[in-house]
Amino acid sequence: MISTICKHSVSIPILIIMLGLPMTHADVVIQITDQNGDPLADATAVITPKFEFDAGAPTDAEVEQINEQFFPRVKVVQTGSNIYFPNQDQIRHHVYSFSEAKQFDIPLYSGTPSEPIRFDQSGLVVLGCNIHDQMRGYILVSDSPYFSVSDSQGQLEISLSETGDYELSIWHPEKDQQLEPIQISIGEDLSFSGSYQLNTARLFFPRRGSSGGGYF
Ligand SMILES: [Cu+2]
Repeated sequence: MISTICKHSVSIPILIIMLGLPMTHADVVIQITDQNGDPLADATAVITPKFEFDAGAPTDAEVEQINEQFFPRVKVVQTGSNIYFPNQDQIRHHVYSFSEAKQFDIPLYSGTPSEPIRFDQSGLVVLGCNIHDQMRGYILVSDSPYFSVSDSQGQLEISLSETGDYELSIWHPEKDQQLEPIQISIGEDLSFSGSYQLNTARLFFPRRGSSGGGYF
């Protein structure tokens, strides 16, 4: 079931369809679209068990810099993960964050810094580059190991290994309001369906102006 009620002319309803497949684990599939029904990429979904769970060990990750952009633009990692920031451009970058969840600074560099940055506190970390103001990236640090980011088709999948009650949190860089977590329950049949609508103001982030030049 999809609700497409648009309460505001600048709102973005984000629609979510969740399908649990009858397997030994639940494959949660989420489809996210914008107010035009177009797929919305770069939305994050984190599903947190409301029961004791073993988060397992975090894995290393990468956020590259390609053509003066962070790639991927949005990344979710588990708390405690180490992230490398390989610079694939022929120019140097100076990656930093002032976010509460992680402050760090990698002064002007080329190639891959030998030491990763460890993200040991959950929360949102906004990335910038001291040289290129238009570069903006996002790292969501999650205590739960169950998360994903929507692709260009607005789709993401998350596998859950246990039945029970969970909390689903959705986030997108262009939202401007607090999103309430969604309570979901994975029953014995491991099937789940639901819909969710999110209204956010569309935010426009700095783009490369014609006077910016110098990239590629
Ligand atoms: Cu840069």
